[in-house]
Amino acid sequence: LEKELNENSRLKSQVRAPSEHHVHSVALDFKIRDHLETTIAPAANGENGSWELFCEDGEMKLFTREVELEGGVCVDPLRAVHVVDNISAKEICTRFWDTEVRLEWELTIETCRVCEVLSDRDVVLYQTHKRVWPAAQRDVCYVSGLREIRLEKIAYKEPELERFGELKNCWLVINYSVDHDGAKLQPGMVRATVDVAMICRTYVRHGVTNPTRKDIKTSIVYTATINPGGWVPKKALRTVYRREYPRFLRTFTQYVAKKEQDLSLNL
Ligand code: 16C
Repeated sequence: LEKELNENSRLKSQVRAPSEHHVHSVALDFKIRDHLETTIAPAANGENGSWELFCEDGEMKLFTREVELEGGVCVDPLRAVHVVDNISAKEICTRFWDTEVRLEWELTIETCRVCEVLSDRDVVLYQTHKRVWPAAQRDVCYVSGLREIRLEKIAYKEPELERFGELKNCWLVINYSVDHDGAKLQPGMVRATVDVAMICRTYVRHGVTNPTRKDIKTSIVYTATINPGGWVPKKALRTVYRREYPRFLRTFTQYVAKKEQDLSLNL
């Protein structure tokens, strides 16, 4: 028995903590749950009175609301919905999360650096954004997590897409601001904060068992709330957002479609 107990404790000491457990896991799980409960709820679909539809292009719709903190800092939330053919939730979210390809599609950033690898699906990133005159340049430091979400956790339906096909899977990326020792504020730079969610669901055409690209549709819900940090002229900020968010969603989805078109479907 003693030998067996010794062997057990030797084995136990070799068992490592799950790779996904780290200093931000609890907060990240909380954020994920929160976004799954609110961001994809039909009540949040942006079409009720308080949201303004400011850009519509085919299936892509972008909404915003004017929100100001005390002191006049503008933190207008952005909500975008889109449906794309031929590319999967996994393909979209993986490319959105992957820092190796960030500069290939992200047109607003100057630099992007990994501060810490927390697990095989969570990282802390630091990036600097292009300066927009007359505001000071902004940087941001955030946790970025990639997850596949079990379908039983998805409480909300998308009736139009369910007429096309069966919900196959759901992937998401959550980006939210944190402090990190490897991302100290540089002179002349102002720290912005972000809370971003990209939630994608793929549907496979009814009756198809071996889907190819033409048999899938993926819904995208993208939300972002940016606090620009210090002073920014509100009018200019709103003009930049209304230009940059549609440009991002268009450029990014076209980028993923182009990169994936000759690869086999990764559902
Ligand atoms: O979600 C997106 N990208 C992710 C990966 O990069 C990540 C990014 C979050 C954006 C953080 C932006 C923080 C800076 C805000 C500064 C605003 C100052 C503007 C002053 C105006 C007078 O989650 C896609 C992000 C889509 C782009 C959103 C709009 C951000 C505007 C950035 C300002 C630079 C514009 C440069 C124009 C060439």
